[in-house]
Formats: sequence, structure tokens, C-alpha cells
Amino acid sequence: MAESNFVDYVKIFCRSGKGGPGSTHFHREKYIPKGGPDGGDGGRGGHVILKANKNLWTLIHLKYARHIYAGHGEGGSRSRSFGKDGKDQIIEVPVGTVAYDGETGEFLCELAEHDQKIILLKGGRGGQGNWHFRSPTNQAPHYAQPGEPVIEKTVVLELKVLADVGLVGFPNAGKSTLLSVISAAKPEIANYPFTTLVPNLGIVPYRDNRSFCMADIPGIIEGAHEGKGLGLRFLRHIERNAILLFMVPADCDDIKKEFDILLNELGQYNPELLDKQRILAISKCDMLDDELMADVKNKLPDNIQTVFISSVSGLGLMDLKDVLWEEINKEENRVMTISHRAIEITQIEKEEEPVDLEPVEEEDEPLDYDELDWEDEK
Ligand SMILES: Nc1nc2c(ncn2[C@@H]2O[C@H](COP(=O)(O)OP(=O)(O)OP(=O)(O)O)[C@@H](O)[C@H]2O)c(=O)[nH]1
Ligand SMILES: [Mg+2]
Repeated sequence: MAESNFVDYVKIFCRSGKGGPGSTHFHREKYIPKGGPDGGDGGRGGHVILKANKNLWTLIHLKYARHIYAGHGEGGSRSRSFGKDGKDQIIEVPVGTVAYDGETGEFLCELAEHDQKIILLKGGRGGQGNWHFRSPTNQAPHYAQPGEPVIEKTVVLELKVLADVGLVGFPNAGKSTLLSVISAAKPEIANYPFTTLVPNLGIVPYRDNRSFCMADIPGIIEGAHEGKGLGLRFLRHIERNAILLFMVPADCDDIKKEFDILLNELGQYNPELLDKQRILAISKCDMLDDELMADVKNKLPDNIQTVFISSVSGLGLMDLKDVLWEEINKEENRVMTISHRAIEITQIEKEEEPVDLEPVEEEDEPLDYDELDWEDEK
């Protein structure tokens, strides 16, 4: 995964900005003795914001930018001047990114639409200046509110790519070959298992200038849910897909069994995946003569629409695209929402070596927050 440009997992350390302190200041002017308190409010600390961008396809730009700090709010000053707000930090991510708490694995938020913005960490509120605390009994308050402190969090961002069709199959089933033939994508293809190590996306052109998106993910083997082969972590990339295209090669000994193993592995990862519409493609049909084909047809699993294809001879590819297009456009196959389960901490540790977090420099004296009442933000 190290050399790949496709990064679908990053762990980043984020810190929002501190609120600026309110000012304790008294008006001074010639001929105006005891001008009274006029300390202004501190500025708000910067937020850390996630923003979805449809032009991004991976999280690679965040791989080396692991510490993201928003700016601190400035302090208020004389004449009831407000302090400047701290600079927000906007983290642009591909549509389909999900954020989890890096410590607990808890789901935080998901960005499903272009331009959607979510505040990941709120900047601290600025403190109120002493002007706010004047009262008939205390006309010269010698105190002001401090700003709210920073919030720090380790956040895991995971990308769940948005594709219409997800390819599911054993290694060597011919998934990448199909993608390379029906789209412009150029995934690596070879006659050995686990050629594909990261997901590939391709746009498949269809009749009348229409197109749909297909995701080719690494092969799945029996026991993948226990971590065999490449495990199941790539299945997150088909969680959002409208339909799943299962692929079993025509020369496989037992098509039904292979199909059942795939179904079982998917169910182990997330039972919701089994609710998706599925289509079965029997690949490499050019390898069989008519007699063997007839034999294969007798041994197909029931209750699933099956298409016979060959990426080499082109057999059945147009039919396949027709079937896929029809299914993608069915209202009941649209994926509106998906439920995100918390991720396991052991998985976080496995995916990422620990990040060396920089200590936060404490610039001010620790403040006593108990003494002061927060007023609601206006
Ligand atoms: N005869 C024939 N061979 C095919 C066909 N499609 C793929 N192959 C061959 O099958 C082998 C595996 O193809 P891949 O596309 O790399 O298989 P994959 O499913 O992507 O495999 P992994 O990435 O390892 O999961 C390659 O040697 C392809 O040339 C086909 O339609 N007919
Ligand atoms: Mg492949």
C-alpha cells in the first residue's frame, strides 16, 4: 500500500483554536474621569471543518499533513473592540469520507454530498470583556472572561468510495480485466491471486453518452473475515454501491459453492451488504465449448440473474451493461443512507503505525473557569 496513490485511510491529529480572552480595560479620555469599563470580547477560536469535494478521489493529500491546527482567537481590547476570530482549518476530503474517533473508534460523521461542510472540532468561544460585567453595584469590574480552551482529537478518516457497481469475486476471477475492457481504467492484470491490492474505479460508458461508475476491489477468499488473504477491509468500498456484481469464472469447479462463500464473507463483514441487489457474471466463457457451457448452466445458483461474459472475446459485455444499467436506475436499489458501525481499535492499530503527536504548548496561565458564568452565544 505504501507506494500506491490510492489512500483510503488516514489518521490525523486535529486541534481547534482557543477563544481569545475578553479584555479588562477602562476608558481613558481627557476630561472624562472614570470612563468606566470598555474591555472588548475575545475572538472565537478557529474550527476544524471537514468539507467534501467531488474532485478528490483519495485521502493522499492528508497522508503527510497529519497535524491540523486551527488558529487561536485574538483577545478583545479597548473601546469594546472585538478580538479577531482564529483561522478555521478546512480539511477537504473526497465525497464518501467517514470520520471516526481515533481513540475510541466511535463514528463521528460522514460527508456524502459535494460541498457539504461539517464542523469536526468547534473553536473555543471568545471571552467577554469587562464591559459586560458592569452593574450598578460593580461599576468597575476588574475581570473579564477567558476564552474557551482548545479541543484536541485524533481522528481517523476512511474513504468509502461512491460507485454504482461493486465487483465481488475470488482472486483471479477476472474483475480487473473486465474493468479494463469496459472502462478506460487501466488496473493491473495478471494470472496470479491478489494482483489488485487497492480499489480501482472506472467510468463505464453506456449508450447515448450515459455512464456509470464501477469499483474493482481486491479478491476475497474463504476466511477473509478472519483476516485471510487481504481481509475484508476493502469491502467498505462496496457498502455504498447500488448493486454488486459477483464474478465467478466459468472454469471454476463449483460455481454455487464459490458464490456461497462470497455471500457468507460479505455477510460476516456487514449483513446489510446482503440486502443489495446482486447480479452474477460467469467470466472467462471463451474458455468453454458449447458442451461445457451447457453443463455450467445446469449448476448455477438459483434466484440470481446470471450473465455469461468474456472480457477476451467480448461475449455478453453489452448484455451485462444493459442489465447493470437497468438495475442501477431502479429506485429500490438507490443507496440513500448506510449505517456506519464503530471501527475496532485493534483495526486502527493494525492499519496505522502510531503517530508521533506533538505536545501542545500552553501559552497562557491556566485559568479558573469555575468562577465565571458563560452566557449563551448570541
Ligand atoms: N480466457 C480468459 N481469461 C481471462 C478473462 N478475464 C480475465 N482473464 C485472465 O484471468 C487472469 C486474472 O485476471 P484479473 O483481471 O487480474 O483477475 P482479478 O479478479 O482482478 O484478480 P485479483 O486482482 O487477483 O483479485 C488474467 O491472467 C487474465 O488475463 C477472460 O474473459 N477470458
Ligand atoms: Mg484484480
